[in-house]
Amino acid sequence: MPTTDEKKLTLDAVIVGAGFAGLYMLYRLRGLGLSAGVFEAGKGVGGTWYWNRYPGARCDVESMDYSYSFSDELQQEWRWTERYSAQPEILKYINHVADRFDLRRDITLETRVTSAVFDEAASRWTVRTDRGHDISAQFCIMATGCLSSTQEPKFERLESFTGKWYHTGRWPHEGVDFTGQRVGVIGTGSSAIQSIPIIAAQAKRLFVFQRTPNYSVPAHNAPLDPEYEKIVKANYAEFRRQARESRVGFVMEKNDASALEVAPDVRAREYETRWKRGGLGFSSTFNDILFNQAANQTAADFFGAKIRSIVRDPVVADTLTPKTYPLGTKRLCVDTNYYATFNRDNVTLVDLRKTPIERITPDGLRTSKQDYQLDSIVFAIGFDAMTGALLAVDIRGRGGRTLRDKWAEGPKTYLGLSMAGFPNLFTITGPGSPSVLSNMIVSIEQHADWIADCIDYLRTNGRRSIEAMADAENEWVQHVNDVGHMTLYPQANSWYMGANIPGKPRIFMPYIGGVGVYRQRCDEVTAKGYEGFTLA
Ligand code: N01
Repeated sequence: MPTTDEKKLTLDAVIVGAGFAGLYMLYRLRGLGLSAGVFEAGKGVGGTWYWNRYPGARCDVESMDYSYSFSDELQQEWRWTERYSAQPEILKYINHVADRFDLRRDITLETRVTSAVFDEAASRWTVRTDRGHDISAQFCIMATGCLSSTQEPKFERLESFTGKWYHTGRWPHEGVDFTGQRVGVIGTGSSAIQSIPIIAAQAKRLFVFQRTPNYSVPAHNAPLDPEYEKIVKANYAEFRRQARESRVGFVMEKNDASALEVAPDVRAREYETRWKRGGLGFSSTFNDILFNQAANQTAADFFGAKIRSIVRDPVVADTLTPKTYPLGTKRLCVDTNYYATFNRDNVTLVDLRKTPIERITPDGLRTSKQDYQLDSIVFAIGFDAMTGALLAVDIRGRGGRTLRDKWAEGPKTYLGLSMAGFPNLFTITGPGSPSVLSNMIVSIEQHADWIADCIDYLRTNGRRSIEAMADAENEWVQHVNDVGHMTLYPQANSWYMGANIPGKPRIFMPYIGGVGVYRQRCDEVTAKGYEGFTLA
């Protein structure tokens, strides 16, 4: 891509976003000899790891899994320091990748893509940015991330607050020192659960405003065991193969037993073993936890007992115990000292179910019961997940139809990769693919590879465009929905269901059929000459 300030560009492909997905997509397209340009709103590469710098931000997929597999030299040479990597280390890794593969020269930073409009006559996309770029591209690839569009805090009188407020998903780069402060954290999802213990250790007082408690498993984070690293590196190809064929994009110890068929003491032992091991594998302790309410209840009961054993005040312990949705149907959280933090004298849990927030005040906030004096407020209220970042761009396909209109009743895609009416537009880890239910890097690499192979196929076969057929799309949407409804997931008011954003259609958005099964399906589609797509 030209490195001048030129704004009118003609490219083979525009890639929107310079996170893990955008970088690898660029690498692949370059390898095919295409001209491709990445446009990124942030001042640096890294996507989610660029923005989410809140205290304690850490990946809860293990480091040896959560990394690119496409370059053996890279995966052999890079050394992770911890079992679970912290945000600064992951960001350093992404920057290393950008440099190592000389990607920066095709990345335009601090530039937000505002619209992408399909020109039917030319069969090309016109992509515009907030810095005046006007780009004509044959392909438009959305690498915008599933959790990148933050949910804006819409609390009454927020503008009257005289202290400082922050969103975990847009944390200041210089960091925040809460020493001596009275801090309020609103929300108790993954971001809050990671940051609360650290803020509590720093602040004078911490008030945690909880609407819905979450299930959180200890991380048992530690320096990466050099023996484990050696074993994985000696067998990385096989390790990666197993991850690609697994259900969630990394190998979790499976147990084919039902929670209801084993004796109570065996069940308790299994849960205890998983708890001690820590991490996301807890929800696969038994094969029916995510499918059967009674089985799920046994896991929830174990959890309740754990919380009561850690948190000294029984009322606080009870408030922290989830009761309104099955375990695992909201994203399981992974923590370091989360529950124990509520034993600290300077930490108070406020149950918003009993005393909702009425409004923000100049010096804090007011619930239906009382005023809280706060110097800072941390909004850990999450994201407009999966669709938010895509709909933030004014995307118009055939006949000028907007994506917003097409998705008015919920996202509709074929394989989470493409959409009828939007030729040559691809979504990396789009709704309808395993995405957020998987190790994102495994899913990103699979999608970028599929897209690159598809573009290569089009070019070598003299085709100009590919477009999902409406029937294939409808069938896929139905399938995604059917499989989702075989599980307990739809019972929760989760961001998977779009339930965290007022007015968002209630649809289970990711594909839960499993990473390996899904990959097979995509490969079959390719093998059958892009079954379900029209090539022109
Ligand atoms: O956001 P969330 P997050 N008033 O949506 C509450 C990934 N992630 O940023 O449940 C009061 O989970 C809301 O309450 P409720 C991971 O996939 C990964 O924490 O809607 N409260 C909830 O408690 C994760 O799932 C990692 O009742 C309000 C919280 O805010 C996803 O990102 C780390 C409210 C939002 O929780 C999102 O996590 C961090 C309101 N008006 C994140 N609105 C790792 O890999 C919302 N809430 C470690």
